[in-house]
Amino acid sequence: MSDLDKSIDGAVKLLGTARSVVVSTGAGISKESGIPTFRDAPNALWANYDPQTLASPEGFRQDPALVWRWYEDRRRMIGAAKPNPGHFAIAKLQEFFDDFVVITQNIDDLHRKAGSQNIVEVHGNVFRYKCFDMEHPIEELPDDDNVPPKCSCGSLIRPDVVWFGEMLPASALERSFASLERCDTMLVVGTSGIVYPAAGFPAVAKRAGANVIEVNPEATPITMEADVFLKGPAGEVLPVLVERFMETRSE
Ligand code: BV8
Repeated sequence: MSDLDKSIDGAVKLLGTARSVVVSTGAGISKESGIPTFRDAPNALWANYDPQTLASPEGFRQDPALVWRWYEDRRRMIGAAKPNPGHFAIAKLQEFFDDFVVITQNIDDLHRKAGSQNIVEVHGNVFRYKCFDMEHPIEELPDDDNVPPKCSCGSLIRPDVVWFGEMLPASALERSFASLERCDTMLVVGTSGIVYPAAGFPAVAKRAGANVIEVNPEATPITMEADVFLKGPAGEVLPVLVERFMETRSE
């Protein structure tokens, strides 16, 4: 039996005694849907730009049209992407627990498309818009040639996502901390564990006494806190984990 097999059996055991589960995901779970992670070299078009600058209010103020076009480009790519077996495995696992929350740093809406419920989007959603100055929600983009388009209040429209240097939505933080402080098992999937406050979520769960299972092809700062480390791509590891877990439920 390989090390990964042994670790998956260890994770199945932890899920077998779980009552309250939090799954926390980052860009890695969408990699197998064809969406590059932040660590990946950006496609040639954006190779000369730093995502941390583009994904910031300063970057938007400096060149609103450039940032708008970056998000339009990403929105088109994300819109064409489909959930992968990793997203579907999490949606399937949710069926076995009354208390199961998915906290995602991703803005790609793929957990919802895969059928997950109880999703907390801590960094927003690339398919939602608001205006920059007043945060007016924008249901329908105006049909004008402005790049970026303008809100009826005159402010520029931006994607409703959390940029670097911006606070996370209070409601998303409250829901995240409430679920982390009551969970007994946390699955951390496809995140480099670098961007805060999301990078601190596993430590909150650990302090609350939870077991932490990490899924990632590489070790991260979270790995040393994890009780089980499943070294591999989410799209391959999660379906095996959920299948083995379901076998224990049918015995
Ligand atoms: C905040 C939405 C309070 C937008 C994102 C100095 C000045 C200002 C702020 C700071 C500062 N120093 C620190 C900060 C705080 C800052 C921060 O943490 N910076 C880091 C860089 C040190 N955080 C913030 O600014 C946050 N707000 O703190 O407010 C505040 C306010 C003012 C001043 C101080 C504090 C807001 C952060 C949110 C930014 N928005 N996204 C958009 O998407 O366009 S962040 C974005 O990057 C993602 O959402 C995600 O959070 C992060 C990328 O991380 P990952 O998701 O982990 O992806 P990554 O590419 O890094 O890693 C992929 C992983 O997948 C890897 O581990 C890889 O091995 C793995 N993988 C690859 N393939 C697979 C796989 N895993 C599984 N399966 C596979 N197949």
